[in-house]
Amino acid sequence: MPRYTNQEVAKLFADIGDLLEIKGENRFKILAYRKAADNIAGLGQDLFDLWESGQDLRKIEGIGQAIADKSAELFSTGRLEFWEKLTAEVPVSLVEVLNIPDVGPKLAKSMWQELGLTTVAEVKAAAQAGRLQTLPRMGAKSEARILASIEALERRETGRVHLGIAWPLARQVMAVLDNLPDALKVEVAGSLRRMRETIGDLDFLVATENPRPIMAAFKDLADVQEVIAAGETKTSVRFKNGLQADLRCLEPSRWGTALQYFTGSQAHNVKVRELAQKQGYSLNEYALTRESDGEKLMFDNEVELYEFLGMDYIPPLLREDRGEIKAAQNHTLPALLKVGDIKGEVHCHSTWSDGADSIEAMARAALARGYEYLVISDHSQSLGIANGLTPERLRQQRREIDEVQARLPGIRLLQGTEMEIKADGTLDFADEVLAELDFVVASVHTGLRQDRETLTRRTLAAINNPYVHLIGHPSGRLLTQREAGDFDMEAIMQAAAATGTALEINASPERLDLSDAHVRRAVELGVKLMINCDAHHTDGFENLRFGVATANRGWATAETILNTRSWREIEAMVMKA
Ligand code: DGT
Ligand code: CA
Ligand code: CA
Ligand code: ZN
Repeated sequence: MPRYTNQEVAKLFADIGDLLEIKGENRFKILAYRKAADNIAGLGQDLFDLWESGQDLRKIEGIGQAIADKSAELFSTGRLEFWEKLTAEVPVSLVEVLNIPDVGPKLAKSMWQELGLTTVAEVKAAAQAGRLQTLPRMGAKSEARILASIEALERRETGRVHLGIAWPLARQVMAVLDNLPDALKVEVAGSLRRMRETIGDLDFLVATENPRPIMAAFKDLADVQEVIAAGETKTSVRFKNGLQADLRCLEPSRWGTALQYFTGSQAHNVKVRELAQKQGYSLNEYALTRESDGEKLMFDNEVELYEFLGMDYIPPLLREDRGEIKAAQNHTLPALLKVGDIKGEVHCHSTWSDGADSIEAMARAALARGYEYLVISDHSQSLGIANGLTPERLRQQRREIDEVQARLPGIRLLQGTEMEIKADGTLDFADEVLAELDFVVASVHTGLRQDRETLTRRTLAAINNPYVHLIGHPSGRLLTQREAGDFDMEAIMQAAAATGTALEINASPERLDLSDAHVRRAVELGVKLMINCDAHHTDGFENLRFGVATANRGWATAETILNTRSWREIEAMVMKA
C-alpha cells in the first residue's frame, strides 16, 4: 500500500477542483476541494498518518464527509474511483492549461471542446498558428498575450518564486512609488505581505487622488519587461525576472477595505465575509454595506475594520484561515515575534569551510546587528565539497576564534560545527570531538533521496546523541528547486521534544525549514526552536526577517524560540551532556 504525502493529496484535490470547474460543476463543490487542498498542504502532520492511526479526518478544518471518504479510499486502495471517472470525462492535462495566466476555466473548456487542445504545448502551437483566434471573443491581441504567458511560464518552471527574489524586488518598487508626490499610502498586499514561502505575483496598492502619474511611473520602472494590461486604476506588468505584478490605485477613504481584500488569503477573506454577513453586512474591496438600508461604511484602515467585525486586528502573517479568526474573537492571537527579539545565532559559516567571509567579518556583522553571541558552525570533515573541517582543523580554528574574541569583547563568540549526519546513518565526529565544542548543529545534506525509514533513522540518531543541540534545516527542502526529503517529521518532532533537542527554523529564503506548518506542530508538541540565517557571508544575516516571519506564521511566540534568550539561558536549556 503506497503512503501519500500531504503535498500529493493536496495536489490531487486541487486538480479535482480545477477539473470540476472546467466541467462547470457547482461552485461550492469546487471551493470545498480547493479549501481541503489548501488545508491539507498546510497541515503540520501527515494526513496519511492520522488516517492510519484511525483518527476522524473530519475533525480537520476544511475536511468534510466527502473529502474524508475520498482520502480513506485513496489511502486504503491506492486508487480513487471519483478521480478515474472525472479524468475519463475531462482530460487531466487541462490542469496545466489552467496554469497559463489569462486562461480561465471557460476558455480552457472551449479550447478543449472547440479546438481539441488539451496540453500547454498544443495551446502554444495553436496560438503560434493563429488558431486560437477562431474561438469566440478571442482576438489577435489576446492570442499574443496567451503566447507570451506560455513563454514566461516556460522560463520559470514552477511559476512561483521564493521570498529572496520577490521581497527585494517589491522593496525596490515600493521605494519608487513612495517617492511620488501623489502617492499617499503605498503597500504591497497579497502573499508577499503575508510572507508566504513562495509568491505567485506581486500586488501593489497605492492610495491616491490622482492615479495617472503613478501608473506611468510603474510602467516606466527599470525592471519592467512588458506591460501586460493598463487601465485607469489597474496596471499589470511582467518584470525581467519573469515575475508579474499588479498595481491598483484607490481613494484613501477605502484604503482599509481594499488592503484587507487584496492581502488575502482568499480562504481568510471568505471567513471574514461570512462573519460580516452574519452581522447583516456585505463586505467587498470598496466598503462594508449594511444590507438593511444599503448604507456604506468606509474604512481607511484595517484595524478599525477588524474591530468593527468584533475581533482583534489580525496581522497579515496570520491570515491563512488556520484558526486566526476564532483566536481574534477570543483575544488569544499569539503575540508576534520581532526581528529585534533575536539575541544571537548558532548556525553560520566562515572561510574555514564554504563561507565567503572571515570569522572576524562575520563576528563584526553580528555585533553590528546588536547580537550578544554568535556560534561559528562550519561544515564537518565528510562534506568535502564544502571544505569541511577535520578535528585537527577544528583545533586550529578554535585559536582564531579566541583571537577574534579578544579583539571584539562586545559579542560572545563560540565554536560549533554543522556536523554531517552521514548517508550511512553515522555522525561525522566522535563524541570526544563534539565534547570539545560549545554547540553542535547536525544536518543532513547528502542522500536526501533515501527512503523514509532510512532518512528518519539518520536524524533520530543525531537527536539521540547527547552532544547534539540542534537539527539544522530538518526537511532538506530547497524552495522551487528540490522537494523535502521523505522524513517522518512527526517522529522527528516528537523525539526532539522528548530529548530537548532544538529544531531549526532556517531563515534562508530558499529553505524556510522548518516550514510554517511544521513550526505550528512543533509548538504544539513543545519542541524548542531556534531561528538561524545559516549565513555564508555577512549579508546573510539580512535573511532573519524571513525566518521570523515563518515562526510567526507557525504561531511560535518568543518563549518557544530559544535564541530570544541570553547565551547563559540557552546553555542551561539545551546542554544535554
Ligand atoms: P499568489 O499571488 O499566488 O502568491 O497569492 P496571493 O494571495 O497574492 O493571491 P492573488 O495575487 O491571486 O490575489 C491577491 C489577493 O486578492 C488574494 O490573497 C485575495 C484577493 N483575491 C484575489 N482574487 C480573489 C478572488 O477571486 N476571490 C477572493 N475572495 N479574493 C481574491
Ligand atoms: Ca499575489
Ligand atoms: Ca495578483
Ligand atoms: Zn546546512
